[in-house]
Amino acid sequence: LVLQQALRRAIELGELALFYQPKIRANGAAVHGLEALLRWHHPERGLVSPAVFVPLAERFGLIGTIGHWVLEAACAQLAQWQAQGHACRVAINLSPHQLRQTDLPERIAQALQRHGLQPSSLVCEITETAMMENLGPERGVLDAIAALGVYVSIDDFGTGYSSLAHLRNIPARQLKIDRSFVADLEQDADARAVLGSIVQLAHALRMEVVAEGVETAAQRRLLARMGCDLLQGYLIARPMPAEAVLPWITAFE
Ligand code: G
Ligand code: G
Ligand code: MN
Ligand code: NA
Repeated sequence: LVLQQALRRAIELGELALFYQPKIRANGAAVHGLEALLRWHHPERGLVSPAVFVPLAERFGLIGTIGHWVLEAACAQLAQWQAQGHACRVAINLSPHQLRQTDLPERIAQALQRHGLQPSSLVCEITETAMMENLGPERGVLDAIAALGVYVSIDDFGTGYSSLAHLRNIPARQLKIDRSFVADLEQDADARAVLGSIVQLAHALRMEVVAEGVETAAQRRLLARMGCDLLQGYLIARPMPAEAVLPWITAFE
């Protein structure tokens, strides 16, 4: 209950923040976009991970409010970076609960308009598992978000129980291969085989492929050779506060 009240007040008190982790082109040194990752600076507990408080927010019925805050903060930040001449894209993460909010597409459309953003400069990352629960209103929400021209991205791909055949029915333009495949890449020929097939299938379906969790230079080389379009992971950069992003881009490029 204490945590519930604290979470309720976190937005008003300015305790929520977005960190950003770059996605770079696999071939070359260009920054392609950034993933917004939510953080809660709790006054006593310190930095609380969204892996902990997003489930709580869902249980307490606060995920809607938090989701709106994330959308607004990410769009405002993206508009600022674009105004400073950086043609980047920003990705936000959406939980399965958020896909049940039928007003979400309208809210996204309004946020884009308010900040003068091209729909294709916003990416919505949704886990494979959440996408496959595509019964009822969720499916309509996903389609409506895609219809805005927003990039829909399948997060943590390979961890859910999706039939590959379903991929062609999902309105996604980007696929993020789960970091467990990336972690096993160097030692495990089977992981390489699976990853290679995912890349080919995604490309055949005109989807962009992101490898997440890239931690070593060997993984980076293998992933580039296997045709991944974008790379993300601690090797490239850890999630960082917004103010660190432009200096990082300048140093990187
Ligand atoms: O950044 P970190 O590894 O702590 O993220 C942990 C989990 O929280 C990840 O699964 C990530 O997708 C999720 N997450 C991060 N930011 C958000 C957000 O703004 N909204 C939702 N719903 N999930 C988020
Ligand atoms: O579920 P999602 O992919 O949105 O989760 C993103 C989370 O992955 C973030 O919390 C981020 O901190 C974490 N992350 C990002 N890069 C790496 C990495 O290279 N290795 C590991 N272990 N985690 C990472
Ligand atoms: Mn993600
Ligand atoms: Na992921």
